[in-house]
Amino acid sequence: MKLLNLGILAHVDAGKTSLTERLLHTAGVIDEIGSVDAGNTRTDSLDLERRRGITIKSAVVSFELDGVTVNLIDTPGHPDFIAEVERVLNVLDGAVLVVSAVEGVQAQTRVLMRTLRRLRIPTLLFVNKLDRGGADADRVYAEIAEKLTPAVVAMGRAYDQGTPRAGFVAYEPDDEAFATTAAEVLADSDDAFLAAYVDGDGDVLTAGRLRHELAARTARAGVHPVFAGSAITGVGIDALVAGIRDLLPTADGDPDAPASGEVFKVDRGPGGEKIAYVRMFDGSVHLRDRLPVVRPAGTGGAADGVDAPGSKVTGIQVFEQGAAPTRPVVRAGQIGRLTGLAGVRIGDTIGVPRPGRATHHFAPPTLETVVVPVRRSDKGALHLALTQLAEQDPLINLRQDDVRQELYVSLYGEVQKEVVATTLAEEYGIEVEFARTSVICVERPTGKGAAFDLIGTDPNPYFATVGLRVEPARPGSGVSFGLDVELGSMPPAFFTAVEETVKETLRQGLCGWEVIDIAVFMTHSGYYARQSHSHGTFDKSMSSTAGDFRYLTPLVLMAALRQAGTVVYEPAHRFHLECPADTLTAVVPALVRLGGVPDSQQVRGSGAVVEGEIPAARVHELQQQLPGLTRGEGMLDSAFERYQPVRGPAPTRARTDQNPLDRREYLRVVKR
Ligand SMILES: Nc1nc2c(ncn2[C@@H]2O[C@H](COP(=O)(O)OP(=O)(O)OP(=O)(O)O)[C@@H](O)[C@H]2O)c(=O)[nH]1
Ligand SMILES: [Mg+2]
Repeated sequence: MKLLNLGILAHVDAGKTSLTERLLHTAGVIDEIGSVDAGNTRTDSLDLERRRGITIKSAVVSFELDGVTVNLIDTPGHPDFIAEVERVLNVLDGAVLVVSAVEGVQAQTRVLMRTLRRLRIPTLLFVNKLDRGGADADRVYAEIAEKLTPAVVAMGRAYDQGTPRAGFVAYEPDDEAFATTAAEVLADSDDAFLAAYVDGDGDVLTAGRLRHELAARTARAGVHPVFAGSAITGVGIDALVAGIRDLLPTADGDPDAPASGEVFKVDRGPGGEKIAYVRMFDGSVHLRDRLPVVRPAGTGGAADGVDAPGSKVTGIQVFEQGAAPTRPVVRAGQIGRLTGLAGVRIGDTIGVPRPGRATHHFAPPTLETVVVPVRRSDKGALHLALTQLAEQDPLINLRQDDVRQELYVSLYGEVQKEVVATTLAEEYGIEVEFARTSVICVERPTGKGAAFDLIGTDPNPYFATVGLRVEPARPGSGVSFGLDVELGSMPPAFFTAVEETVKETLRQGLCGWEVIDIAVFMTHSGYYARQSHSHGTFDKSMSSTAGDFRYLTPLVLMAALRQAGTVVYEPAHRFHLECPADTLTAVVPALVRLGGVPDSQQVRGSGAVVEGEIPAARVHELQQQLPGLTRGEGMLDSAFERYQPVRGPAPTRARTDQNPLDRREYLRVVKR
């Protein structure tokens, strides 16, 4: 049985959940189509999703398509829930990116497409809502080619758009105009094809050859076929289904290899038991198997980068044919719901980790806030509840301020904040307030810096030599650690201690923000080998331990970082703002007052569109001012674009642990 794990992605409200429902109906899984507005779809199953009419968590449903099991993953489109999309991206064989025929390419559409292309995930586009007033597929095709990628091929033509009779006719493969356009797009990215095309090789334009070439290139994410239709009326769905079947590649795991899977969602069952959604890449997992759970390095938590003790699988359900029946085994390519993996978290791998797997595809949350229980007595319960929420969404990055004992979480925006508050109230009975919400900045090194501390040399109190050099690295590269010393110069455990401590320490740079895009090299190393007294026993007071390296590393690293210097960057959004043209004179100055930089302004009839960048910290304020500025007619849409240097004095963040320099004094007393 072939398998296709297919993600449905889009900007909020483009129609992902409605399309999912329509696909399930077309495949015969459901008799009646549920509606988002009535709150009865299969994938928006949470109470809160049904009440608000938006998707908050990704959800899996499956159907059969001519011998292929399609596991469809409906994702949320609101930028506050992008973490849900991030987890899913690693487990997809293909994707459908939905674009509204009315709104066209939106802020989140660009973010998603950029990422899908970077990850080379085979992606079809679907221009939805042809039946709605204002639909214009041709304008949207042009926008897609201009704003997303020119490597797109329109697969058909829309008619009677903007009316309930709107329809979509797929081009026949031998349609001459279609063949020519498709061949031109294909030739653009393939020299051999281009040569054949330019030489007038008649064979290039035959329906069979084009079809084959289109599928091959789509499978490599080099080209993206574009379909159109309506999730509500059902037009265009047959053509899209044929595209999913014929143009997207199925899963290609090795069933006989050692088990390897990834957890992309964690739920709790009715009895509070943890349920891990695992996509298997290779091999299989059987009931009662004991599996190593590996947490990717740098994602925090006790099992960071190391194997947690294997826990036993006590239940398996496998998605197939519209349901998730209990099965004794889950195999390569399939998605299973596994119980029994007690310590598991989203992003963990099961069995053998896949090499080169990236964990972060989008910008991290840009807001942090202190969560305070309304009833003081709920403090303990709140910590526990947030710990459970962090299992389902590690990016909320729960941490406690050592000094003030306050609980901090990281969030993407106001809607996520409301969802967290509602979840805490409804599921845990804890009323909370958010105090002091502020934007999360990052620091980047400005120059190079180096420092070292030698063993046995004052004032170094530790049995360790550590020398570190830091330098700026390519934007987006995060933190890298390399050795300028011989690997054999110390036991591996000491190098591991230094590397882990470097990564931990860089979570709080000179101004208290996480340091990114930095390369760290170890330039000096040294230790005291195990020494024994006459009895030959290990004496901690005379030998180096990993602890010596863990304590010394932050001191050396911070010294090197101070020499290098850092600049604080704040998150900036790209915005798209629509307003009545006559309100521009009020809107633009307000934007500028909030630190926004409009870079394009267009008046279309009585409406105007302004686009540009604005600090993430001010988006909420702009949103609040907008109705007053635009007689309630303004629409703002924004998504993270990049980090930009903070203008004016750099904001600092209070440390959530003790300053390493205090520790130095403390340990000097203890150790000597
Ligand atoms: N007329 C029309 N309305 C549609 C169509 N598809 C979706 N809608 C409506 O658009 C709204 C949003 O649809 P959803 O399916 O919830 O969109 P979504 O992309 O899943 O939204 P999020 O998951 O919250 O990002 C609902 O009111 C739908 O009824 C369509 O093809 N035609
Ligand atoms: Mg949805």
